[in-house]
Parts: sequence; C-alpha cells; structure tokens
Amino acid sequence: MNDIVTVGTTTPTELKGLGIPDEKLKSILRKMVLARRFEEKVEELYLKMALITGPCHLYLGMEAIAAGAAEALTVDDYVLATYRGHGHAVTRDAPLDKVFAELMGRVDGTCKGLGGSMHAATWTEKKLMLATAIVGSNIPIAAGMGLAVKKKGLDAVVVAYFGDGAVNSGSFNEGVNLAAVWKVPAIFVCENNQYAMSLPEARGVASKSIAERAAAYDIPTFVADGNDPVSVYRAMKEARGICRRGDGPCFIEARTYRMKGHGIYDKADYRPSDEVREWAGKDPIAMFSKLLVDQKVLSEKEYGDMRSTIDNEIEAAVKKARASPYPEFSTLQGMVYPE
Ligand SMILES: Cc1ncc(C[n+]2csc(CCOP(=O)(O)OP(=O)(O)O)c2C)c(N)n1
Repeated sequence: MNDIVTVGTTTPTELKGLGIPDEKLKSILRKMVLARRFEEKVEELYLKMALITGPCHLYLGMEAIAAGAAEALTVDDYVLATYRGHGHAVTRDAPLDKVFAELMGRVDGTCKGLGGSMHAATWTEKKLMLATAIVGSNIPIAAGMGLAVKKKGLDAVVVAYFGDGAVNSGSFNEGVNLAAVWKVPAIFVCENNQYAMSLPEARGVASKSIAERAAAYDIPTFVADGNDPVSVYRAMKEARGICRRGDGPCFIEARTYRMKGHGIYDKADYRPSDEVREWAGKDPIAMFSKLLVDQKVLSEKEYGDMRSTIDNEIEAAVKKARASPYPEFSTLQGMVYPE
C-alpha cells in the first residue's frame, strides 16, 4: 500500500516559507469569495425571487477545495464535476453570466438552458467537461479520459471531484482500479463534506478512512485540510506533478463541511447543532482572509475592494443572464432527436 501523505493546515509562520507568490494567494482568496458570493446569490434567486427552479445543490462552505485546486491546475487540464459543481465552474473561470443563465434555464446558459443547476458546471472552453448527477459516475469517465490524454501525449491531467458517498459506489472501485492499472494521469478528489444526503460518513464508510481505501489501490494518496486552500493547493500541485511524470493516478481526500443542506430545500436538521456550530467557526474564507491580512499579503482595504468588485461582477452577470430568453421547444427536440 502506498503511504498516505498528510498536507497539514498552513500555520501563519509557514505561509511565507512555502514560497507561494502573494499574487497567487490573492487569486485563491478571490476565487473563494467569488464561489461564496455566487452561491449566496443563487440562494436569493431561488428562494426569494423564484428565478431558478429544479434541483439545486450549493457549494457553500467548501470553497477552499475548488479554489485551492483550481490554482494548482493549468488551462489544459480537464475537470469533471458533479451536481454540486457551481464552485468548480466559477473558480475555473466559466463566464458567470452563462452559469447563472443555465441555472435560470435560459438559452445563453452553459448547456443552452436545458441542464439547469445540476449540469451548469459544463463549459468546454475551460475544459469543464461534464457535471453529472449520477453519484460516482465521473470516476470511471476520468479513468477513460486519462487514458486518452496518455495515448495522445497531452500535457494535461484529468480531475474528478466527488463526495464521500461516491466512494461507496462500484464506480469508484472500478474507476480507480482501472486508472491505477493503466497508470493514467487522473486525480481523484474526494470532497469529504461528511454527509451523503443525510447519511453521516461514520455510518456509511466501513473503512477507517476514505484515504486508506484509495491507498489500497497502491496510488499516491494525500489528505488535505479541505477548509485550508493552501493545503489543497499543495496537495494538488504534488499530485499533478506525479501524474505528469507518468507515475499514474493520485487521490486527494479533503475533509470539509457543507454549510447548508444537501439540496437547497433541505434544512439539514439531521445534523447535531454543536457540530454545525463547530464548523461554522472554521469558515474557510474567514480563516484564509484573516491569515492573508495578518501576514500582510493584502490589506483590509484591498480585501474590501476585492469583495465589492466581485459583488459588482455578480450583479452584472445576473442582469445579463436575466435578459437571455428561454429556449424554444424545438431546441430541446433537436437535442433529443437527430435531424
Ligand atoms: C448512482 C446514484 N445513486 C444514488 C443517487 C441519489 N443521490 C443523489 S446525491 C446522493 C448523495 C451523494 O453524497 P456525496 O457523494 O457525499 O456527495 P455530496 O452531495 O456530499 O457532495 C445520493 C445518494 C444518485 N444520484 N446516483
């Protein structure tokens, strides 16, 4: 079995010694705030304004994973998300107005308004190849895409994101095993938010840890702090390097917590209130912004400006998305039946 490497939580004294340029740290923070503000706006558009309908799963609280990982990847790398994919779409620079338009079912959306929230994280210009609602299904697809990347000799990796529940699926075992046998450049990222709908990890996962299960396939396995974007960034950089050296797939388990229920209507009252409070105290954006301000990577003023610029970008994107029409029925027909 491969050793499991833990990339610990970044301490204030460690931060500068890591040699990560200030611009990169600021970019990570910007991506986190963007993902947070995007979701807060989605909640408002859905619950207060009824401009979004259908299933919708928020990424609130998990921003450190998408932002840290996105900064460690290149524009050529492929990303496969899930129904909880808005955070991945916006941190990968998918056009905000197009993601909003998809959520509102408008023709200018990332899937022409036909997919809705669950498929919004699809935008091939940014190599966001798929957002799937079938739990675990992107894992074997990543293995297959990794094989294509390897055979074509591309300078890229394929990254699949999924939750702790997905690790209990047959797809996980088939996909990770094949990727390991074929030694393909795929990175499997388990966003362990500790619940699969209402099922807590402790009651759904028999092995001691999710990372141990992946390491049993004899692939390099990392455990990152899913509420610390630098920890995730470092794990992803390392994993990408291993993949690009031709040493096969890697696995990252990033433990975090979703701030809200499984879907937008889920009040999540199956979670103990002291647990919710404990994790609210570990808000990844509050912690990371404090770290950067304390370490003088950016000033309070710069952080305030960053937030208001993002707020303006969000408002402009919503306006543009709302101006987009609904698709014609013929568009849907054309997608289902070939001409
Ligand atoms: C193959 C399959 N089985 C069951 C479901 C129903 N389902 C939707 S989400 C979900 C929970 C998944 O939890 P997890 O993988 O931890 O992801 P998270 O929602 O926490 O991001 C389930 C069981 C599904 N969509 N697909």
